[in-house]
Amino acid sequence: MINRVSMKQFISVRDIGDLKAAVDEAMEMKKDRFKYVELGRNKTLLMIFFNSSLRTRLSTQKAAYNLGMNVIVLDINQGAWKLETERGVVMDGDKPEHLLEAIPVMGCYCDIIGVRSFARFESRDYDYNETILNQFIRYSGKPVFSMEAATRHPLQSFADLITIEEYKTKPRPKVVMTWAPHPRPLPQAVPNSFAEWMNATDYEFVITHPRGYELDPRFVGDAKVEYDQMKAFEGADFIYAKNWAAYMGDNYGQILSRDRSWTVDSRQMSVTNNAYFMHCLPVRRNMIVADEVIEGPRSIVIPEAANREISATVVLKRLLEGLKG
Ligand code: AN0
Ligand code: CP
Repeated sequence: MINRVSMKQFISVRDIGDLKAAVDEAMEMKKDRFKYVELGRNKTLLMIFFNSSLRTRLSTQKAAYNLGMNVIVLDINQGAWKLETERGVVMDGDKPEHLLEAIPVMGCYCDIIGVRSFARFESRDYDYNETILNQFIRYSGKPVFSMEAATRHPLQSFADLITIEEYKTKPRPKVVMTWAPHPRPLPQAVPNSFAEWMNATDYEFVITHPRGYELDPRFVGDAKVEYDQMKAFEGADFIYAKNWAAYMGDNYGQILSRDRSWTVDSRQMSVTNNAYFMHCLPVRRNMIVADEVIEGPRSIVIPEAANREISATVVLKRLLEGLKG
């Protein structure tokens, strides 16, 4: 018997509660994703995008339809008024509206709000305080969930966990998260979040990256950090590749290495335990991963993306259940 959990928000692993119960619920959902189609009747999901998306947009919208919800999607940068986000600014520039009016207005038209707002890399404090997401939580009056915020991407991490649970062949697989090169600086949200979720399991979890790419210790937790990528890969059951820009010190948001020897190819994969290859996508081929690996029989990037619908359906279901309480 599954102990059902309702939620008031979903911004980190803490909000999901017991991971085993969440995975069990996901597996049950996968068998019949329309089981709760009555739950969301006449409820409206508002999805707010400050940044681009393919998977999150489609899978979350699909999840809402699975639950019978209505959906409104707003791209802040396409059609909405440009928003000022700082308080105290004399608004004589190009931004006609302030987030502090826009958020409560958005809250008037929906029951649940999803927000995508990436790190801006202008200030580490601004990003790591989750300034935008917290304003939605504080001023919308509605349950808020993250569709990737400045420091975390929990819908992705939940889908990653479901995927590992489906493919693992031993109770405690060795999961290795590796940095890989990328031409543009990317946020730490995906690796932070993946680390946070992996640390909440009993898996063997190893992080490998060049020196200087250390993540926030609050996310690294007790994970093993190994600077030698080949050594980290030895005996791995899952390889999780991702680029991120530097977190530490004055290098915040900077690219410190473009070393393509870190690109995951068959050389690294050969020392693993025939590992599955994972990436949240979008992925730049032959920067992050070689064609032969992402196209190979051990690549599970597509089932991983498919599980985004399942993680979003479970999360929205729990948020809908939370509306009642
Ligand atoms: C984003 C990131 O790295 O956070 C989204 C990943 C889901 N990726 C890019 O901007 C390419
Ligand atoms: N993985 C993921 O969140 O993809 P999108 O940026 O396309 O939503």
